Amino acid sequence: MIATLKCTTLLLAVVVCRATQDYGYNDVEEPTLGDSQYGSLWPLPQKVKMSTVAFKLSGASFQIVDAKESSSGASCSLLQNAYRRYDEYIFPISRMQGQNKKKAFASDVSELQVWITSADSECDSYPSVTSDESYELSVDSPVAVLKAPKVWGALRGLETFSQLVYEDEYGAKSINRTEIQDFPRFAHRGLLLDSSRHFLPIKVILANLEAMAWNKFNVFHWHIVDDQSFPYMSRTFPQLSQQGAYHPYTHVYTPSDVKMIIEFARLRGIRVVSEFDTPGHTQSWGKGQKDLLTPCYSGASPSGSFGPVNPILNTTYDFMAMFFKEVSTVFPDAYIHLGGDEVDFSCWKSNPDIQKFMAQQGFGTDYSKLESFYIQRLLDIVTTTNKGYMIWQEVIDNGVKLKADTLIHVWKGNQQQYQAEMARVTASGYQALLSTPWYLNRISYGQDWQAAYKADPQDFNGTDAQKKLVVGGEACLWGEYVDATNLTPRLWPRASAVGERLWSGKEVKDINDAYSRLIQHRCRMVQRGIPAEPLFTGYCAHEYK
Ligand code: CP6
Repeated sequence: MIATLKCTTLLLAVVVCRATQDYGYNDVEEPTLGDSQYGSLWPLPQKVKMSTVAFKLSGASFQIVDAKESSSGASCSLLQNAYRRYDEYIFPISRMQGQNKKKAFASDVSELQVWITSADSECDSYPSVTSDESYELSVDSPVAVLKAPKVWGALRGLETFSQLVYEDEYGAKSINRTEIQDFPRFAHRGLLLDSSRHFLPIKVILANLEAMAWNKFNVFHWHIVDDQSFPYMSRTFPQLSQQGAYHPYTHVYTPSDVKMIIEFARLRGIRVVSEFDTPGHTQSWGKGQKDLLTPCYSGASPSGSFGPVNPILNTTYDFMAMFFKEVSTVFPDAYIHLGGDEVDFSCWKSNPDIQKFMAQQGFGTDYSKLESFYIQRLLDIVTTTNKGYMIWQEVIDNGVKLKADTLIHVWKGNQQQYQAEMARVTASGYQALLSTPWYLNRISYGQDWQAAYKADPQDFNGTDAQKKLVVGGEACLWGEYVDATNLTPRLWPRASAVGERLWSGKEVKDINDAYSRLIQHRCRMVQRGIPAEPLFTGYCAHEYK
């Protein structure tokens, strides 16, 4: 076996060495490691002009402040909170308490002035799919200026500013003269977490919302309940979690937990879209809500097991109306994800009452018609709550008619199949979201971030009008093999690849440049306290503690 040692000097004057060996079972090559002209920026902004002129930054004299022209000021706690957060990222507390504080020197850049330019800053609003996340950043001496129409762009720009700051081997901070104009390529940049297969403690969810903001994600898709457990504590139907959670007190999200998560996300410009998946994936619902699920039959008598939601009872729809009325008030987002995936027809087929209903309705033996019947009624119910909806692709594959602004979530198939599905969905005039190439629960030996990075949601045969219907995508971390012990390193930095694909320009796809920036971005996440896994051999100047 031949081993060679490759050494490279990164922008931050850190020497990274790695042994390379060819064992032949790495299906993805390591990219060539060099410097990126863009330092450690991730995701790459739309327009960057970076000069080699470097300014010194000192923790004792540098501050982030409201620009005096700004429409938003001290009363905007979202911004004040963000200033504090980013000040700590740029000057970690450990350092401030050490000697560096005494050796304070004047900063070449004394202030970052944050200027909200539009009359309504949206400081107290919830982010939405139409939120303006654009910003302009100008780093110069003696002041840097961050201009954004809304607070959402200011949040993105603060993250970018913090990524421009680098340190020498003694910990002294610098930032180069830079001009950035930035905005997202896609409006919906989501991450799905599954809190049903394993309960995810609040602090794990919060830590990952924080990491999402570092990667400019803006949607937390909360797949909150599923077959295995029902941790959502409903005020209207408390027995759902009392009976359906893994544990009725310790493994539940109370109304105040949910509120806290939504506010934590809002302060970072992240929407919380809840998913209550029906009619399949509902075993846990059945424990606390009698007659909700279909009794399966073995021959002429009930087998004792249950299938999907029972679509033939009026009580089912009464329940759903009350349940989704509650959900629509608990989750302020304009969208609810209604699931609709992987409905298993075998139990419906076995049930004589269902068979009778199928005959009455003239559905023959086409059970996708029954599924459509259910989904249609559910959608009508949710429409009365004034929410928009997202659904998994099966729902339109089965021919259900939907509101024009429905988001279709594509998750199935190989590359050829999902590209055909994106073309089909958008040709029907629906908006589409892509997840198929971003199932981060799937892992392999080697650098699988590259495949995620190379996928592009607009790569399919279609017109410009069709491409415009692609609102973005979501990385998914399904929870069968994931809990608090391994969630974070499984997600990061692999989800970062999706973050850049959804934020940066279409032309940003140089794998070697991405590799160099992502190595540094991953070390930054580690320094900020999350255990992001390594891309390959090497080390970080500030290792995980
Ligand atoms: N749970 C639910 C899941 C999955 C889906 N829905 C899933 C399917 C295939 C893979 C991973 C996850 N676990 N409710 C599909 C949308 Cl590979």
